[in-house]
Amino acid sequence: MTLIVHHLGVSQSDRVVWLCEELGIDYELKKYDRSPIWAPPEYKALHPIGSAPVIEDGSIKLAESGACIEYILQTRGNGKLVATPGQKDFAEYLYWFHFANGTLQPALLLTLSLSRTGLGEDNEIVKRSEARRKQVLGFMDQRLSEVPWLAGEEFTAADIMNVTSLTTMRCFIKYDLTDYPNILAYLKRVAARDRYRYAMQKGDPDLNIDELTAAPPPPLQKAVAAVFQAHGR
Ligand SMILES: N[C@@H](CCC(=O)N[C@@H](CS)C(=O)NCC(=O)O)C(=O)O
Repeated sequence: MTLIVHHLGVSQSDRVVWLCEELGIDYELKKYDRSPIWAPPEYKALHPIGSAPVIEDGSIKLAESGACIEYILQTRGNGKLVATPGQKDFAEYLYWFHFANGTLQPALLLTLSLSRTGLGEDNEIVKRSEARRKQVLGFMDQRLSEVPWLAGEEFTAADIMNVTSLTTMRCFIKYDLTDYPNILAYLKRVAARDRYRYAMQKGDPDLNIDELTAAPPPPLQKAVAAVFQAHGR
């Protein structure tokens, strides 16, 4: 049964495309453009939750990136890109895998939401959100000063879960990485991976992964930039 990956351009579903490429498995990629910012109606129709990613495997249709990634790892991964009980990095692997959608992405989304409210830098909630984002990125930077990959010495699915928040999501959430040299060095290691480059070329060819720089704007997709400009954002 061929796995179908429904990929929404410039979205967290790049995690799934990247995983499939790292595993070297057969899959069919279906690409959708944003319309203009959100997922188009045909994407929304795929699953009641209406957000990317969505995968299909025969009669199974699954959303939520963490679930999609685990599903693919368990059904087609052959033990690759994971750490298992008894292995040295098991606990760190679990922690960083879940850190992506449990801690990092919520901290960034709060920054994004507050930036649209018009509340100033002096606002207490804005200050708290800023402090939280710095704490979360600082912690990640500290981790990456100790090990090359989030789970430890080996590249794993925990990296695939987290990277999109540091790359693709920066098209929407503008934050600076100057204070996080270890994250920047990590992104260079990521961008040097052939399978990552290939996946991004296939899924989001307009994203310039060679410009994963500290300062915003980050690798901004031209089409998305134009839409944001048109909406005065
Ligand atoms: N926690 C969910 C978040 C899914 C999500 O919000 N996806 C965004 C893309 S980054 C989306 O589909 N946005 C377009 C829309 O909601 O129309 C996951 O990891 O799958």
